Amino acid sequence: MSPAKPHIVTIQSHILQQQAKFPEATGDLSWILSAISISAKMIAAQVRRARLEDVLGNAGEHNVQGEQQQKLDVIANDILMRNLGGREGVAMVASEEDEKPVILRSENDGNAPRYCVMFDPLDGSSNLDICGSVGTIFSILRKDRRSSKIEDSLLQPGTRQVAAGYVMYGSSTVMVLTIGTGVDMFVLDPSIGAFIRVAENLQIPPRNKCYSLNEGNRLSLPEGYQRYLHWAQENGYSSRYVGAMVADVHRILLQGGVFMYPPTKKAPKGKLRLMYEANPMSMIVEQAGGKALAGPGERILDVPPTDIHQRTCVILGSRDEVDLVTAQL
Ligand code: AFP
Repeated sequence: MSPAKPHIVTIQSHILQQQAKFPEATGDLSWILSAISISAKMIAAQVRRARLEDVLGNAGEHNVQGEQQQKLDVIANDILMRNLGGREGVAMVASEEDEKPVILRSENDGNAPRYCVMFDPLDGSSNLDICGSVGTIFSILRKDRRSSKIEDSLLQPGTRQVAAGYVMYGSSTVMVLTIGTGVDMFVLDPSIGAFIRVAENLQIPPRNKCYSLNEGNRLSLPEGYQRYLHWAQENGYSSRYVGAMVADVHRILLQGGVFMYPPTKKAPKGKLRLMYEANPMSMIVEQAGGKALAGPGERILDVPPTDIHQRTCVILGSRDEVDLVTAQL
């Protein structure tokens, strides 16, 4: 007799299964995650049709980071804002693309909305013109009832995230999610329009001789990183770099290795954003048994945020590989 096939679990049923583990749960978080999964499907559809719809290229504006916005950055941002805006549980949303967070509901009574959602709507969007992988990254925080100013709720360290995830729009559309109980992976089946769970409790291999960073910056990196690269090349490492954090981290999550964005002369504090990129990715990596540091002994999830758009250095991935980098710093 052939072995029984595993049950089919959609992201909706997965979220309900997880919710059932917390009897005190109100369902608000589940509704927020469902808004994100709907947004992911809508963004995936736009990404797939981008050249046909003529929505590639610059929107003619710069975002708050001073970077050229692509038309699809603006479209993806709008999709997330509109889907999350309809969820009663969301107090506030903050996007990498917008200077200020948007306060949706600010009541402070017992039924007050309890969550803040931060996201990078289309990470790696400069890859769009060449049909490369891009992604959406999100982080969910509980609203901090102690703070008098609602905006302060966003400035909580990554350890306080209640959920984090990313969607990669690559050869297939993949969603990776953690609500603090491990990391699960879903693939969008376009023929039925549903995300299907394909892996549970992912674990990053502790070692893999692979590093991922923009090696064009090599001469502008601090000496320790240059020493590491020299050591890695003498020791048979491979180099892999897509230039979209979602795609580079996804490879490391599945195959192991280390992803880095060190300080450079141009970006002495690092280029990646703490709240929209580094914190959610670090939560996923740690939940999968890996490590995520801003520098030696400096856990990203413990970095106290002072500004929603602040930048950080990043070294994350397989435990042993991260240690091999910091040993050279
Ligand atoms: P874009 O969204 O502007 O393409 O930036 C992508 C990103 O924030 C991150 O996804 C990459 O890891 C990193 O920048 C790539 O930066 P470099 O082009 O400097 O290597």
